[in-house]
Amino acid sequence: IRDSTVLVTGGAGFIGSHLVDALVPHNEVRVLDDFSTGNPAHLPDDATVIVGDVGDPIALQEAARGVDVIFHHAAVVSVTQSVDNPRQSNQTNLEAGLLVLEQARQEDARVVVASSAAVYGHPAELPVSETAPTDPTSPYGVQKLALDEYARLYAELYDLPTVALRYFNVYGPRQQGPYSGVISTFLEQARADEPITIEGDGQQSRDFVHVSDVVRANLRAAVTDAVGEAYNIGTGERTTIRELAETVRDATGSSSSIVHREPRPGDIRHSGADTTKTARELGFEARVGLESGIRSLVERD
Ligand code: UD2
Repeated sequence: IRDSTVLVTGGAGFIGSHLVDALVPHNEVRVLDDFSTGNPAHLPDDATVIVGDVGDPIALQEAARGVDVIFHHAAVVSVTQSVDNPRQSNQTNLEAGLLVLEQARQEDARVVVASSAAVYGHPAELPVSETAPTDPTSPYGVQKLALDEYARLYAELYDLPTVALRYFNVYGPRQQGPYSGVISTFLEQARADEPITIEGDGQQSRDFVHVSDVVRANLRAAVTDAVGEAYNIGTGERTTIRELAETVRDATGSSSSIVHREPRPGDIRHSGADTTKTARELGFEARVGLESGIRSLVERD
């Protein structure tokens, strides 16, 4: 998109900051972030930063004034944290999301919401399509599902152009911290020549999608006519955690051993996106394969 005024909530976070980088050259970009997990160092100088909680109506109103598009990426991303404190994550992931939709209604702005494969829980069939039954297994998943449904409803009831993107396992530069994904954990272990720790037998699988593809999906969502819909954002390829561990070890040339420890309680066994609808209606397909994505991560530093 070009020549637009846009707001990225959670714009200092992992996915948000990459999106801001892509938007800044051709748009007026605002970021609303409370820096609870986001990193100010990831923000380009050209973005206007409003420091605040997305659930604070005053901060949100200021940030959203006159915008054409809101990319809503502010969230409590830790599933564990949502289990430990469901009401706190509900406040950020659902209540604040609803506030964003309301603010968009005021401004007549398009909204792209960050939804999640967590809405499916243990998928009944693979690959999982958008019409599959939703059955979240965590407060995080329930909150993302409700937000995803609200986005659809706002399109239906108020004619607001909304799009929900159901991210599968996103990875890439800047993913770090205690709740980051398995790829960043394995890379860190491999670089330190420490054991790479597989939880369980390693035969569980995931659909790993590079953050640059997720950014491209957001840019498509900002212009698509096919609004009021949810789209799977994945590659359509599944990789086992065992294969991942070996790929990371090979790519880093590490001497790490690969060890197994107890499986994660409630872990999803297999997760993979059916990308048919996304390709057909959103006009988006992932480009970065897992091996080249990992190689580029290794080459970065
Ligand atoms: C992803 C999302 C989460 C939610 C969920 C929905 C990430 C980071 N998280 O959780 O937000 O949407 O999907 O189902 O994308 N593992 C190891 N060793 C480690 C770390 C992880 O073996 O050191 C395994 C883990 O047990 C799991 C797999 O790797 O089987 C992926 O774990 P994850 O935490 O990266 O992501 P996931 O799929 O639990």
